[in-house]
Amino acid sequence: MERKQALALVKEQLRPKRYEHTVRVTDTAISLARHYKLDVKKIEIAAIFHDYAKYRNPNEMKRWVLSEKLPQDLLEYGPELLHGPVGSIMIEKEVGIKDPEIQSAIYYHTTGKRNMSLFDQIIFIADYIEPGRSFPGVEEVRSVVYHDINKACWLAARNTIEFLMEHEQPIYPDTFQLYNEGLVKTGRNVNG
Ligand code: DGI
Ligand code: FE
Ligand code: FE
Repeated sequence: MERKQALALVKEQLRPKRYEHTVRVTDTAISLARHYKLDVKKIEIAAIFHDYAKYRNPNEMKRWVLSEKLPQDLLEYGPELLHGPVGSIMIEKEVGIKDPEIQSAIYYHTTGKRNMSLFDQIIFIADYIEPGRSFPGVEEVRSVVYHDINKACWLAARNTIEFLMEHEQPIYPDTFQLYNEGLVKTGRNVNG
């Protein structure tokens, strides 16, 4: 699918601010894909569709979790967590994008997980560092992402966990697993 057609399809699904975020995530992901020598056209499609389900009705998303037999614990962490997993299935059913690499990256773009592929990591971190983001700590992530994407993902997980704890929000186990794995990958936990 061409960029223009893909953008037109997501534009119908998103509010203007989210659409602008999507374009920035896409440009960020393309730049990372070039640097890390991944398929740029494929990353582009994953980035364009990463928030496809963001504004779907939470009850509709819950029904997809039930009917598609997604992990049922997703329902225990608030509706924000559903748009990735549900979106990865919706793009197949509604848009005809059936590609395990693209669908995996969309599935895990909010929580991350341990053992992410480089493709997963690029979508996860592009969403976190796109130029419109101003989270505390995002500058450090931007400064390491082109030479150590494992560290960048670990920092993003750590910052997200801190943010969620600060706001007394539940934290999905995949995010903890990404954090714990990152301790080992970045040489912080010698027992890992
Ligand atoms: O969709 P975006 O806003 O571009 O970004 P995103 O997909 O990373 O979603 C961010 C939201 O998801 C934000 O409100 C925090 C929430 N979130 C991220 N990780 C977790 C989480 N919420 C819960 N409850 N648990 C998590 O582990
Ligand atoms: Fe998202
Ligand atoms: Fe996003």
